[in-house]
Amino acid sequence: METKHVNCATCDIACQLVATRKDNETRFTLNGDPDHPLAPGAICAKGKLSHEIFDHPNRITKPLKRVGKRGEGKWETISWTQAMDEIAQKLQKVVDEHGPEALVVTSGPWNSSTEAGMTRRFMNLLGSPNYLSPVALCLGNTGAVNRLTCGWMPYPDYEHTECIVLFGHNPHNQSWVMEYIRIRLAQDRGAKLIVLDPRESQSAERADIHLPVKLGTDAAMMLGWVNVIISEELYDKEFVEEWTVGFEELKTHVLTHYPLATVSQITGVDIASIESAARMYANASSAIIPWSPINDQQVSSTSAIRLFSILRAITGNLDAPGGEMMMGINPDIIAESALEMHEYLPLSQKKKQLGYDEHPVFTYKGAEVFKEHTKRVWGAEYPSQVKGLGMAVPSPTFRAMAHGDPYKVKAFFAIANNALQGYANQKLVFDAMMNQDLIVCHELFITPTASLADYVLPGDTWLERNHIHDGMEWMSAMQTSEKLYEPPKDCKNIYYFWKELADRMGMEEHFPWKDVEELYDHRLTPSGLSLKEFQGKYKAKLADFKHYKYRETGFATPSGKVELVSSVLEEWGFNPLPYHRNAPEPCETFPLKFFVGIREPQFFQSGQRHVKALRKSNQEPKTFVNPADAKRYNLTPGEWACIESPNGKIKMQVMIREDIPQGIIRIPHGWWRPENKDLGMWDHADGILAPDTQDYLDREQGIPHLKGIPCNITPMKNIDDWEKVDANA
Ligand SMILES: Nc1nc2c(c(=O)[nH]1)N[C@H]1C(S)=C(S)[C@@H](COP(=O)(O)OP(=O)(O)OC[C@H]3O[C@@H](n4cnc5c(=O)[nH]c(N)nc54)[C@H](O)[C@@H]3O)O[C@H]1N2
Ligand SMILES: Nc1nc2c(c(=O)[nH]1)N[C@H]1C(S)=C(S)[C@@H](COP(=O)(O)OP(=O)(O)OC[C@H]3O[C@@H](n4cnc5c(=O)[nH]c(N)nc54)[C@H](O)[C@@H]3O)O[C@H]1N2
Ligand code: SF4
Ligand SMILES: [Mo]
Repeated sequence: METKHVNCATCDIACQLVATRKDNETRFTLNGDPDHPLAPGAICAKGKLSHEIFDHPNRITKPLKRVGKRGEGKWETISWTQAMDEIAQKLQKVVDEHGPEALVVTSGPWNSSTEAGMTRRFMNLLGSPNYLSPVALCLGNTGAVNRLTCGWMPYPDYEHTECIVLFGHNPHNQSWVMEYIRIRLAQDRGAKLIVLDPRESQSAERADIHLPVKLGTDAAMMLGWVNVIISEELYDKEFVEEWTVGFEELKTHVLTHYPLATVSQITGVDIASIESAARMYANASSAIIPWSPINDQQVSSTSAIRLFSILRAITGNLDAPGGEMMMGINPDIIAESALEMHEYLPLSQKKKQLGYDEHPVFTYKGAEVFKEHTKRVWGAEYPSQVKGLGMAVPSPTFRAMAHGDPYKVKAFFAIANNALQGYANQKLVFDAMMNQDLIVCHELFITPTASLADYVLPGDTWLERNHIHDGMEWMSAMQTSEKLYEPPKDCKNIYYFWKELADRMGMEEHFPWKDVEELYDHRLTPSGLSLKEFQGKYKAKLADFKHYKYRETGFATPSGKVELVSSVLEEWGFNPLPYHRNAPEPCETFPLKFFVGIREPQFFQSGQRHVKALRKSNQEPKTFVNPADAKRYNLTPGEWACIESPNGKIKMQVMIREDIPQGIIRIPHGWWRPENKDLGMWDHADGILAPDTQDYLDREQGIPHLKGIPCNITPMKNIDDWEKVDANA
């Protein structure tokens, strides 16, 4: 029997698995690690069925070059050498004609532990600031926004907390199992659970208090909590006095603009329930509000994320046992951000970043403001928590790609990211891609995005590489992963791609590591171990941790304190106090609201739709509709319906569900159909419906609202009962 330790990268929660193989077997069997220090036994069906996902006939195993028209689906197989020679030459031409900022790269970081900072390193050496990532709609933007308030994104202490608050967040045994287990263990020890969700989710069912908030009103709810906590003097007076700025202003603001009657009217929750939840949270001896993507995808996102930290701070939970820990950068490994060479990119290029002035929070403009403070407290000028540092803003970037305004962008690389479906306004992303001279994808499958590429390069999978999950400068844990198999045929990792390109473009001295193992040997120098030695010694290594570090260093903000009123937002001309903003309301044409969400057990984001074993229990995309609405709009369960928003239309199967409140419907994220000739790319994707006009963008970050968009729904006789969208029209 052979045993190895692997870290699952099919989703982004990084469960630690044990792989075993009997002598006569070719494949390993994967199980959760029963000895994991934080989440023993964590695994889901996607992790268990990894072989079905990756050993699939659809997997790309050779570099592909487009031979027909863009998107026509005609490819020839070429060698890596030919692919990289041609890509280097074409990229050089774009740079010569339009400048290095004419390259945009989008990278989905979860699956790319072999990226290891190399994407940004290449871009910074070339001179392009235009790095995009879907983490801008997830944890990456949260990291950047948290800096405004307390200089760092803290990590919840599930193991010691007495109270957990989930804003919409709903981990379960097929969604982020590691976090689910840690929450369940905390509840088993007696921790209280408060869940805010318009519907009764699995988390809500287990909660001590469930507040059924209206869609997109989380910031208003938190302003209500702040009101209760201040009015009833439930806050930590010593901490507020010594370690915050702007308390009196915040107090006047919430008492004047967010009395509980107003909060109740905005959120739809009665005053007594708001009060009891705020009291339960504030009176707990320790409490956590784990980050939630629900608040990363709203028009009031910046305020909502800031309010998480404001609540943590005024209740004395920041960097306190059982509260939210500020872990800093892992001391055992060179951080990805330290390899990214941000200091090399001149300020004049940084300022060209798309979205820099319009929506500055997570752009280089934000990074530049904080660099002296993060250096002082965390020892690094450009730390990148969950890769959220110095990103371009998606909508201005796609507009520049499509329309050449404010300047032309002519090359687009998508690295482990189905970008066409991973942002708002899919039509704009499509137009942006159709206006490129060069599109390169590093992928495992022909996704809708890859189908539009000039070159598709075959990636390896996490089963086929040695790597380490390093906690992403947020959680100071390292988890090891040993290679189980050689990658098939010509499949190569992301480091290989960047090195080959760098070698051809005069940057070879900056990519000296022969392969990703050598790169990890280098990254592990602080630990004194090589990659092999580290893997032999540790499965999961938690770094030593000290609470209340701010007492020695202060916080990494301009004032050195927690900024309840943000000096940086004020300097940039935004409201320095947190606020609630309404997204557009339903109207006669669009009488309902939809939200994107409720993650599906079978799939991670837009992935795995090709896997029969997973797809069979979720064959088609489903909208969830309340029984009363189903009656009102003549919808039959199992039949198809057309959902239309101000931005476009899609089709979904109807599922009638009591847990969905009347007036709202649910749209799942990321649907397409590998089995269709056109991949079904214009039929089901939430990005077709989601608008990206200013009304639907968070002001400070420019990320799209996905939690409450006006729409209508009409029954369809069958799935083909609509005019095909002509994307080129
Ligand atoms: N419209 C819309 N956009 C969203 C969201 C939404 O709900 N709606 N959700 C947001 C959120 S929360 C997140 S976290 C992000 C997720 O963004 P991503 O994680 O980028 O998700 P996808 O693009 O769906 O899937 C990743 C792609 O990487 C490929 N892949 C997987 N493993 C590897 C690998 O090892 N190597 C290579 N080269 N490729 C690999 C898969 O085949 C897949 O096509 O999207 C965000 N964007
Ligand atoms: N199986 C599987 N698991 C996954 C993923 C996957 O694709 N598949 N993706 C992973 C990723 S990248 C992420 S970011 C997480 C996301 O995971 P979650 O944070 O759990 O997100 P969802 O499941 O979309 O929605 C959770 C709840 O939010 C509620 N909700 C919707 N709108 C609002 C609102 O405006 N306010 C409030 N308070 N609640 C609202 C919904 O009713 C739903 O019950 O899941 C991770 N886990
Ligand atoms: S929840 Fe599932 S897919 Fe995600 S890391 Fe764990 S086993 Fe892998
Ligand atoms: Mo996410």
